[in-house]
Amino acid sequence: MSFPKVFMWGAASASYQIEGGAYEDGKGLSIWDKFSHEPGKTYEGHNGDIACDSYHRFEEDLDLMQSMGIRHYRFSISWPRVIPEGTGQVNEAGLAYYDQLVEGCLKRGIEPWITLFHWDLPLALYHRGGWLNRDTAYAFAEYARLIAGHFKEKVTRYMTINEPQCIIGMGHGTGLHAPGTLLSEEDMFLSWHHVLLAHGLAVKVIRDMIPDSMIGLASTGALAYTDKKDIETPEDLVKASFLSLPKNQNPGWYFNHQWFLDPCIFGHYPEDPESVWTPYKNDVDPEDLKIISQPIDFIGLNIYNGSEMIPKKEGPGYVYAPKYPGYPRTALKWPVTPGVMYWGPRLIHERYGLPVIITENGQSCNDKIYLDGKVHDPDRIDFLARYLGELKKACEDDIPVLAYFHWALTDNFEWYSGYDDRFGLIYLDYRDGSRIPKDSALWYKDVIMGNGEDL
Ligand code: GCO
Repeated sequence: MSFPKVFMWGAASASYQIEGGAYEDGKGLSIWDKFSHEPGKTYEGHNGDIACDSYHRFEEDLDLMQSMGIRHYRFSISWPRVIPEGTGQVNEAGLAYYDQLVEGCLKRGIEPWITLFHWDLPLALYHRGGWLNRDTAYAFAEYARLIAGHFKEKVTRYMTINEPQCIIGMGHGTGLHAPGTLLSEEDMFLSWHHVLLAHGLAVKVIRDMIPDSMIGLASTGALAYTDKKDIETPEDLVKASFLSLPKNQNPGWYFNHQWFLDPCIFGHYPEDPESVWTPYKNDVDPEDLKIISQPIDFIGLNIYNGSEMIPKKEGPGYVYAPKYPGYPRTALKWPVTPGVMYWGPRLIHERYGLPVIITENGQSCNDKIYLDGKVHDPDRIDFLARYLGELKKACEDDIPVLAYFHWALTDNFEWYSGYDDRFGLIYLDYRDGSRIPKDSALWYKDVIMGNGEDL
């Protein structure tokens, strides 16, 4: 079997990265509205005030999706657009925007997939302690109740949280992301725990309100891979994917799946001796872990790259492959490692036993408008052909992969890189907001039409 007949092909976006309309119709501020306006935080001071102006131009985006044959759209809701202060008063105008977006999807035959939290925390909640404050988790549950109640007749697919790894790791560890306030490891762990609690509470709320819903989350982190596929999963690959190195060997160690997925699926934090958070995990209330581990339907994976491993020269086992000078990289200098698209879903499925959805994958290119007025991006097409080819092999090996969402639908605000990095299938001319489908958009259309058979 190749891609299953019912495989779902989609594209993804996130509210702060595309919407703009930052101060319109009663929207409250988010931590990103504040952070992106602080000097030195983003590339050339770029911010999301206007972004792709999808707040006004979403119909164009949906038309383009429809013409590309994309039938699944993953977007996020801006919490402060619908509840400006994070709790309490609902902003009807904000909800009306998402009503139009959802209606626009449905009338074009596009299934909406809602991500509840893609990082734009209401600033008012940050001022009350943000994720360090346990109440934020309960505020999130109320926000989930609003959204699930409002959309229950129309939307059945939900993702709670996108990447605690970035929310906490970059928001409070490196400070490269909003809110950018550095916390001690102990407070980072506590904040992490509250994000997970928010997830669990929201799953329960959505499930109660929409029994036939499909609920997941979106995780990112280290994954290892190797060229060999026709063998049992090498233990070294499992270790490299799910065991932390000492922090001095891997400062970005919180980019891992196990500290997110183990509690959400197994109901306990991982056995991870080298992790700097291990000392704190025993303080956690077991009742919290019961909430956190509400059953979910799929694991969303945001996969961009992984670490290659090769068999040891002598004896059994695997070691990291050395990187040779000039190895393939994207415009953002991320390694191009297609093998992770086979092994990532496989490793995650073998560990957690749930179906997998690729909630993000793509590459940044230095796209530009050519003399002929088009945007040619052979680099992205080559990247996708390689990665999707590996995903197809995972399907052939019966790894239950249900869907693939390309990141991103359009170029957009790439966090601290501002508009300097382009991930879209659709080019955004930020001078006037016009959209130009890139060659990769046409290519992806063919992939969807053929259900990936030619990959
Ligand atoms: C992430 C986010 C996206 C990014 C994308 C490219 O994974 O960091 O979910 O918002 O824009 O991954 O960096």
